[in-house]
Amino acid sequence: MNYYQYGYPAYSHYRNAPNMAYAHIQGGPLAPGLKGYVFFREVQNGVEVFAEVTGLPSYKEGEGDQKPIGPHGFHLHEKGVCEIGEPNEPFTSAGGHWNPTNQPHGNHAGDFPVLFSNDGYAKMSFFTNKFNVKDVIGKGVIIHQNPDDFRSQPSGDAGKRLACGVIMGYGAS
Ligand SMILES: [Cu+2]
Repeated sequence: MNYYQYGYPAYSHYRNAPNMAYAHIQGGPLAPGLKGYVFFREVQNGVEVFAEVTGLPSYKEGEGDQKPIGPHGFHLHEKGVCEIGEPNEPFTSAGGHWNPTNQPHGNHAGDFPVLFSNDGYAKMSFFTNKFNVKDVIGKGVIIHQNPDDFRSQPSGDAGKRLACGVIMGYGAS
């Protein structure tokens, strides 16, 4: 099954928005087939974020102190640097959570809803008023192996970093 359809029609209104940014998401050694996009476009009073990825790992129930695999923690991180680094602990290059207003985790500007996999495919859009499009250009997007509990500090206990993307401006002023 191939649900992956970024481009048309779902993306057309993002691509044509005057103030938008996007990140191309690429999986690291823990999820080499993971890829996709995240788009950010200015809407009234905030930003609409649209994500579409394929190649997420299969869901695995948590057992004992093993956390479940999926749904996947999804955040903006402070550095737009996607170097694999240590293959067993990839993408530490992206730094910690982007947290410009010094909030607890759960209310960071870049705390996103978790990504739900459907046989590896996820598509989601949501609204946030916690940043403007231009604020996030140059930041990193990270998809984690485990769910975000939106409580553990400083990063929701979301586990290893499966994929990373750098947010690029695209017509953003
Ligand atoms: Cu994160």
